[in-house]
Amino acid sequence: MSQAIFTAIKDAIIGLKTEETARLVGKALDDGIPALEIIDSGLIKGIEVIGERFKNNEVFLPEVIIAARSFQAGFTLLEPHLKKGEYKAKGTVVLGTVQGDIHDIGKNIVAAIFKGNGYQVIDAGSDVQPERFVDIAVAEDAQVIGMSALLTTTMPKMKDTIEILGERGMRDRIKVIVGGAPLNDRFAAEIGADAYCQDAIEGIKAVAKLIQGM
Ligand code: B1M
Repeated sequence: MSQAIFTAIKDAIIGLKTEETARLVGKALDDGIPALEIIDSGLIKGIEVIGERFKNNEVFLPEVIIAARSFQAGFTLLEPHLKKGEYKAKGTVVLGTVQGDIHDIGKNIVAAIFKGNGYQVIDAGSDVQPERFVDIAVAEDAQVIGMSALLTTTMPKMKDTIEILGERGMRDRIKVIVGGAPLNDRFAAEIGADAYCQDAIEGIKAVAKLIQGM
């Protein structure tokens, strides 16, 4: 039953139908489907197909932009429904997409889910310079910096941020989590991050554990 609406949402994104995406997401919510399931099984599946087609030169940038807009139209409706989950913990997390990178869909999902789980989220936005991550974290007395990167060319900015934390003597006091499609555990270990998170739920678990250990 739910599968049919997930497929319809996925197809609406692929078909670049922004209003239809929003309508279907609204219907899925009315049917009582949890927001996170609608994101994971509908919206993300659609944007993944667009990404694959973009890679294969089957669609071009304007189509990707409209698909991202459709994703956002659905996500806006879902955001207030991302309820508190199992992993409740208090803490402040600075979140952002690294310098040179404007992909913010994943980061916005992570921010919404962190908020829904009782964290104070300082959203630094996208294209965030390494120094800025550190400045905000210090000013806000945050326990965690969370960085997102979608481009292989911008991933090194994560290491720069960690180095600045070290230079300012803050590395022990501020934990670092990283995420984004091109990353993996090995990269996170190489740059000295405290955790790589494949998705927002892994992010919540990692932050809860890191804050507990402080
Ligand atoms: Co771009 N783009 N894009 N793009 N884009 C990718 C990333 C790409 C893989 C497409 C492809 O070739 N198949 C490719 C990167 C190739 C590479 O680096 N190896 C690419 C490219 C090349 C580009 C441009 C350079 C294109 C150009 O201009 N020629 C350009 C770069 C602009 C820039 O940033 N400077 C560009 C532009 C754009 C748009 C603006 C059109 C748009 C972004 C709109 C926006 O974000 N507001 C866009 C989009 C939409 C994509 C794809 C299609 C989708 C990305 C996405 O939102 N995924 C993408 C292809 C793909 O990834 N399959 C692609 C859905 C999102 C929910 O997933 O962000 O991975 P994701 O987040 C997940 C997890 O990774 C994780 O949790 C999230 C939820 O599960 N996660 C974290 C993410 N961050 C986390 C942080 C955490 C924890 C978990 O803790 C801190």
